[in-house]
Amino acid sequence: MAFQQEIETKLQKGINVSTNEELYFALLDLVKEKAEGKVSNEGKKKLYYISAEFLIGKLLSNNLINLGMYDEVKETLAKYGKSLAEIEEIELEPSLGNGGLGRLAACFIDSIATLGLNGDGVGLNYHFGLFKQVFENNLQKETPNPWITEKSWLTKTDITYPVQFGGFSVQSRLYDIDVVGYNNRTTKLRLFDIESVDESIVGDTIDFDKEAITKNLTLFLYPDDSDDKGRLLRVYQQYFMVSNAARLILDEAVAKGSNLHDLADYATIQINDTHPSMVIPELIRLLQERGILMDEAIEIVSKVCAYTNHTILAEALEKWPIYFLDKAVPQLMPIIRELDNRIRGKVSDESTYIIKDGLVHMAHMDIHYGYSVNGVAYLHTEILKNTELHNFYVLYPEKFNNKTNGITFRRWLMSCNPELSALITELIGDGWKKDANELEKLGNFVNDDAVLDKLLAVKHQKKIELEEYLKEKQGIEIDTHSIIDIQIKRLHEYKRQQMNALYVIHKYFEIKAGKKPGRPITVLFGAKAAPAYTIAKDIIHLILCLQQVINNDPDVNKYLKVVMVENYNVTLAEKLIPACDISEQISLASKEASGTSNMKFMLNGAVTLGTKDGANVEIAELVGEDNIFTFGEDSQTVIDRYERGDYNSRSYYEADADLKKAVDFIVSDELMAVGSKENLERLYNELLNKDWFMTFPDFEAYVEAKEAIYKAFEDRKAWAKMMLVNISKAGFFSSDRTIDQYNKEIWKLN
Ligand code: 26Q
Repeated sequence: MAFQQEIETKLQKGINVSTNEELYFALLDLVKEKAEGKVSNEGKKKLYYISAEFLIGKLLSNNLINLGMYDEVKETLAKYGKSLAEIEEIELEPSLGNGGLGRLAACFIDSIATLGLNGDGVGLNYHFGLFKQVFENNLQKETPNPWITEKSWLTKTDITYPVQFGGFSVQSRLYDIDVVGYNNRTTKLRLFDIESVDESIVGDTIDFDKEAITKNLTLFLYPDDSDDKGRLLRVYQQYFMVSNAARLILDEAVAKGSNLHDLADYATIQINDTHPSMVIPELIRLLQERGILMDEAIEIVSKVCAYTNHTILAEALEKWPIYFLDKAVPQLMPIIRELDNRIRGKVSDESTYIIKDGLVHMAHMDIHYGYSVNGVAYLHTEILKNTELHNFYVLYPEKFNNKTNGITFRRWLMSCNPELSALITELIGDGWKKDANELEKLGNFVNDDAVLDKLLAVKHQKKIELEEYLKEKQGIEIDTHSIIDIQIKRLHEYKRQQMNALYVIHKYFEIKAGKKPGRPITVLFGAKAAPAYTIAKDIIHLILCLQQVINNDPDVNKYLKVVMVENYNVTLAEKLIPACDISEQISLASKEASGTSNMKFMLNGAVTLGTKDGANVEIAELVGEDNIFTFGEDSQTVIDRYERGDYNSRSYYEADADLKKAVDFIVSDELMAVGSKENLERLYNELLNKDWFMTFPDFEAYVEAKEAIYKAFEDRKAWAKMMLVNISKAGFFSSDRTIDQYNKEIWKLN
């Protein structure tokens, strides 16, 4: 049946007389039916990608693309005066993740479906995604972020399990979301909820009764900080997630003929960071319940579980106090003690023990009792092997491997930038949609002026779209002829948004002194700070104050604008990335495990300004030093300085007049007039007395690199060439490649 007929049957009326809301829900219904009709991936062995986060973003457009219906739907709607873009506005974004790790999981399930692999994502059905960010008085405020409407992408299943905690139990319920691949295949995202969940305990804020576990367990995604009240709740969430996952896995294996002794032939589990680590003792417990002895249960689980590390920040490695686990999940503690004792019996290196000083080190359990340990970019994995996890690498060199992250080109090119997709297809055909390496063919056009002009025209078109969107949604005005310089990612000191802000101050002074840039510059930020992360919130405050001062200064605002978008999320990323000229990837070398927005920007023809950190290293290798702007100290220099412990930020401040002037501006009268003394002074003191992520040593090199890249932008032809080279080399960063490697080297499905 043609689309028009199908949708009008659902609507029971014509497209032209339907509201956008009616159209959205009719499309939702239709897409769900189509997805259900697709072939599911099958095979004896199945992958379970367990993750506390799946930052899937809006699903309508993506599903239409993957179902091959996008163009027909868009055109049919347009014929009746309806805009797919406006209909999409009705959809609420499921922000079921914090940032990179959650978005990676979402890209991975897209690729698992597309490659036709037998694998599901397993996680939690949070009723409220990551908080909604609101700016008030130049400060971040957090409000609840609901996404589940009466009709939604969720499908209720019959699967339910009782889950026992210390002193009480809850009943679970599984909800599925069909994940459509770009290949007629589907897989599932399986999200567990509690039957007794109670949304009414949530008011206008994100504060709620943290102790009412039977009501609140699945209400909120935990933000990536450690505000102590919520930490115990997070343990309950994690156990609930993995206990359900483990039962699902055992039930599905048995249904396919497993006798459980052979579980590893039927199931493999990817543990996405340490958040699902309790699946190891839980599976052992369940296998014992089903009659398998401890020795064998441990052996089985060790052949099933593989662990991905996403961070080298010590404070982000989960260590739970024993008394937390004793309270929440007492049935696991004896097993964890047994696992620890076995290590103590055979390994002399105490640094690798699981239980130390009353804390359970989740990563240690994963490494001892998993069959694979992987980092998420080449440099990251090397640092894990040589530094952070060196003592484990010595014990198990064969377990360690790298899987450089990737992104799905369906969402991050085809869906968010149809104009660029069309240009690429016009030039090299559409083979790249299935085999991203074909983008290399674009290399044939680097000296073709007509192609370079078209590329610049697409970029300009996306800037116009962004300008319209920001004006309508946030009342923000940007200049589409300016250089668009973007840093979008979670707010964290190691990502160094504060260094970018210091540059903005520096530029402001230059312009004030009469040194005006030839072309206006728009420095754009988007970032949420964890609600309890004080300094991160102070950095947001600084940026918002700068925005107010600079954008209202008539001497400056013609040349320089600062924009901080509100409530940065996947939906905004899809608008910002295609319009970007300069991709800011300026983390302190050694600290960003990989980064994935760097890949999205490159794919959309932005040029990277970055440190030699995470996947930036691999981008530089692929595009060559002429097509990227790198600066700053390398990871070894940074690691050595931490080792020596002799970093003194004040000495850099005293030695560099430009830096001093920029830092002092944080507590100037101009900023104090629009900002809060407490926040600005705290940030100033933090930088001067600590600067733990070493912005000062890199400041001068950063300023130089910024000037160089702004200058390079002026040679439009040379710039367009750089854009094209970046796009042509982005194929490596397709998550289809990443998932193919996970499968061939870790999971071994099929
Ligand atoms: C831990 C304990 C308690 C509460 C929350 C957490 C928590 C939550 C989320 C810890 C970490 C996260 C998220 C981490 C994350 O997003 N890491 C990013 O992963 C990306 C995908 O591999 C990388 O590209 C980024 O470099 C890395 O920062």
